[in-house]
Amino acid sequence: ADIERLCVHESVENVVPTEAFVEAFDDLDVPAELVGDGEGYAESDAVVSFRPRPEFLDAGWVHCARAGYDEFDTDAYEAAGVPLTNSSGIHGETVGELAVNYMLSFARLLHVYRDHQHDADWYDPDYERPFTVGGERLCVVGLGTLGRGIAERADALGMEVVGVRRSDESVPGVSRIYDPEDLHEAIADARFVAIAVPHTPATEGMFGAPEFRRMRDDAYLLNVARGPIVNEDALVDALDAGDIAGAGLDVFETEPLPEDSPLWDFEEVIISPHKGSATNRYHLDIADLVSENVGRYLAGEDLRNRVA
Ligand code: NDP
Ligand code: 7N6
Repeated sequence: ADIERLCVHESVENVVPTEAFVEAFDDLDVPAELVGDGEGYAESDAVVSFRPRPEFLDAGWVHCARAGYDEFDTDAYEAAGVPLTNSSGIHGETVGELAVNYMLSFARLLHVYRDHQHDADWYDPDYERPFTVGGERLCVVGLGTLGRGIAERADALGMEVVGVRRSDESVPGVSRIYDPEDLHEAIADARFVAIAVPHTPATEGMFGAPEFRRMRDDAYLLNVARGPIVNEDALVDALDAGDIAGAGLDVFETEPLPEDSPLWDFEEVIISPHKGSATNRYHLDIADLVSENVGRYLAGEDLRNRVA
């Protein structure tokens, strides 16, 4: 099949500078152009987009600029016979580093010192409070690109890493893999629990009151995947009740996180505004993936990361 246009939908502005992103396709034989809503598509068009649009189903191939394609209707793509690909595979380092950031901060209280810095306060915490992450147990729920990126880095810090996934294939740095049915056993002894699964019917609400009760009361929850995997009201209750010690959160049920959310006010909650993947070369990482697939598409080969 041929591609006459690589259409970059303007919704990619949510994550990358559009101009630099379009320019990243300069070396391709296929012309890339920025398109907005109201554009019509033909089978000779390939589309890269952050958000779904019904008219994309008229194109020849659609690429979701995110790893999480939960907003895209995969059934509709299958029914229309239009391949859909996603951006999994490029976030191990970026999101892995964010997760390590949360853990080191909770352990060594950087977030607390920063809060006190605003008042020029030379703060002296309880002697018992700071700890090192080395030797602490981390449970990574979901061992794909994100989960492996987190596990590898935690292992390098001397942490004891276990994980949860449906298949039992071994993962470097992960000493034991639990089935999702044994989630409670997997999280019970962990000082940190990191969520790195996609948002699906099976993972929605995977973390609620029973899981927070099961976790150690000095444990921290990290969610770098999708908001709805955690029941946010139950999380607030668990933090209030001291069922867990704190949370590092990049994703939320509603984004942007509403101003009146109680989550803003906990000292032991670190909030990043869905920036797990945000770096100055994110546009290049996504463009590399898309360019590889343009080559495959033109050569009639299977597309990488095909999800429908
Ligand atoms: P992958 O597909 O590479 O990995 C997903 C992992 O989850 C696999 O190991 C899979 O293993 C496991 N999994 C799937 N379903 C279940 C389940 N029901 N129970 C337990 N494990 C399960 O995806 P990525 O790592 O690339 O991304 C994961 C998610 O993270 C994305 O879907 C997206 O929502 C989010 N994300 C967030 C970012 C951010 O900016 N904060 C950036 C990138 C991604 P198995 O099949 O063996 O179960
Ligand atoms: C969005 C970052 C993904 O799924 O959510 C991430 O790849 C993208 C701000």
